[in-house]
Amino acid sequence: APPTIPQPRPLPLLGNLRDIDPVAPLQGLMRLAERFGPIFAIEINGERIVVLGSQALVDEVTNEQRFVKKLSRPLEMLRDLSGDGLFTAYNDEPNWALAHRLLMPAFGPLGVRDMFDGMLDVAEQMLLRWERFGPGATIDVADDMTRLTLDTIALCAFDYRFNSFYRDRLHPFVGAMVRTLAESDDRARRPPFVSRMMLRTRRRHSADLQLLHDTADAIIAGRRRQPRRDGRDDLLDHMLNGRDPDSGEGLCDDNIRYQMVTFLIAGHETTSGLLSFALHFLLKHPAIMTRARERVDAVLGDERPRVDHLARLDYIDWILKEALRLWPTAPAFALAPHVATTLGEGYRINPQDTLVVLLPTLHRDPTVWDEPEAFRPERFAPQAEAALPPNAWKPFGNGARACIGRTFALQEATLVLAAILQRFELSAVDPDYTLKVVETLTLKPEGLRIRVKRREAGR
Ligand code: MNH
Repeated sequence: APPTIPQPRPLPLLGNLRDIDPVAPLQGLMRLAERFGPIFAIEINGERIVVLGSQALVDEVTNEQRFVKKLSRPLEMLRDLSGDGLFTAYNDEPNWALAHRLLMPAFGPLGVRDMFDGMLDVAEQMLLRWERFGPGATIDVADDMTRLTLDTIALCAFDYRFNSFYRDRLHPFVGAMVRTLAESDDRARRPPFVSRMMLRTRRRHSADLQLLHDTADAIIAGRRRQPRRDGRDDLLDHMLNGRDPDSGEGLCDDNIRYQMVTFLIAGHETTSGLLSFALHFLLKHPAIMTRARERVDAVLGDERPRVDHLARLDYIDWILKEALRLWPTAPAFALAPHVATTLGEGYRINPQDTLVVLLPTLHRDPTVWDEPEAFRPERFAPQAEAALPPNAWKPFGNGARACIGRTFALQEATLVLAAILQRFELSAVDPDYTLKVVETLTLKPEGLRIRVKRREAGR
C-alpha cells in the first residue's frame, strides 16, 4: 500500500482549520513541519493542501514537465485586485504569455541597469532624511524600507513619484494594499458565506480596491496626456505601446491596470522586507556588519554609487541571499501535478491537491545546510553556492512562473544596503530586540527600530 501523508487529525466540517494559526499562518505551518516532517497535509474548506519542506521533495515538484504553478486560495482571492496580471494569471490565460513576452526585456539585466538612476534618486532621499534628522531620531526600519521600495518601483517603472519621504504617514496606497493582502489571506481561510456576511469588511475591501485601481488609472491617464520627455521608454511605455512581434497584439487597458497594481505590490513589499531582515541580521552580527562595511569602503570609497560598483559588492549580495534563505519574504508558492502521480516514497497526489513549497522550512533542510539557523553569508560564496544541491534555495519561485523582478530587487537592495553602510553607523534602539516576524502574505520584522550616525569617513 502507498504510504499516507501525515496530517493533523481533521475535524468534521472544519477540517484542519484549528491547526492554522490565524495571526501567523506561515509560522504555524513551520511548527507543523517540525512535528510532522517535510511532507504533511492539511485540509481547509474541503481543499487538501500538501506542504513540502525538504530539498528532495522540492527538487521533484520543480520539474515543470510534471508540475505547474497553482493559484493558492489567497492568490485566487487576490484576483479581485490584480486579475490576469502576471502574478495572479492562470497558466493558460493568454494575457500571461503575452505580458511575459512584452515585459521580460525591461526586467532583464540591461533593462534593470537603466533603472539604476531612479533607484539612486530614491535611496538618496532616504539617506538625506536620515542625515537631517540626526543621531537622536528613531527610525522604524520596516516603514522606511516600505517608503523606499514603493517609491523606487513607481519611479523606475512608471516615472511616478509617491514622494513618501516627504510625508509623515505612509501613502494611503500602502494601507489599502496591506489590508487587501491581509483580507485575501483571511478570505482564503473563511468559509465563503462568512465573508459574504461581513458587510463592513466588504465595504472597506471595495474601497481599498477602488483606491488601488484609481491610483493605477491616474498614472496611466497622466502618461497618455503627457508622454515622457526624455524619449526613453519605461515599463509603462512598454505596456502601453508594446506589440507582440508575431501576433501584433498589445495589452488592453484593464490588463495594464492589473499589471501596474501587481508591480506596485509585488515590487515593493517583498524587497522592503528583505532589506529590513538584512539590517536586522547585520545588527545582530557585528563581525558581519564590520566586514560588510569594509567591503563597501573598498569598492565605493567616497564615490557616489554607480551601476558598475554593484558587481563588485559581492559580500552584500551574499548577505541578501542569506537573509532570503532564513526569511524568504514571499514565503511560499503553490503547485499542482498535471495528472495524478506519486511523490517521494510513493505518496499519492492528484491535480486537485495544492502542493505548497514552504520556503523557510526548505531553507532550513538539515541535509543541505549545517547549523541551519546560523546566519552565514559565506554559504553563498561562489564555490559554496555551486556545491548546493539543486532547488535548495528558491526564494524567487520556479520556472516560467518565477519572479520577473529578481534582478530588479537584488540590484535595488544591494545599492541601498551599500549606500547605508557607506554613510552611517547603525545601532538598534533596543539592543535586546528579538526578531518578531509579522505576516501579511509577505513577511517582515516587526518593531525593529534603529538610530543612525553619520560616519566621519565615507560620502
Ligand atoms: Mn516577485 C513572482 C518573490 C521582488 C514581480 N516573486 C514571484 C514569485 C516569488 C517572488 C516567490 C513566484 C510566486 C508564485 O509562484 O506564485 N519577488 C519575490 C521576492 C522579491 C520579489 C522574494 C524581493 C526580494 N517581484 C519582485 C519585484 C517585482 C516582482 C521587485 C517587480 C518589479 N514577482 C513579480 C511578478 C511575479 C513574481 C510580476 C509573477 C511572475 C509570473 O508569474 O509571470
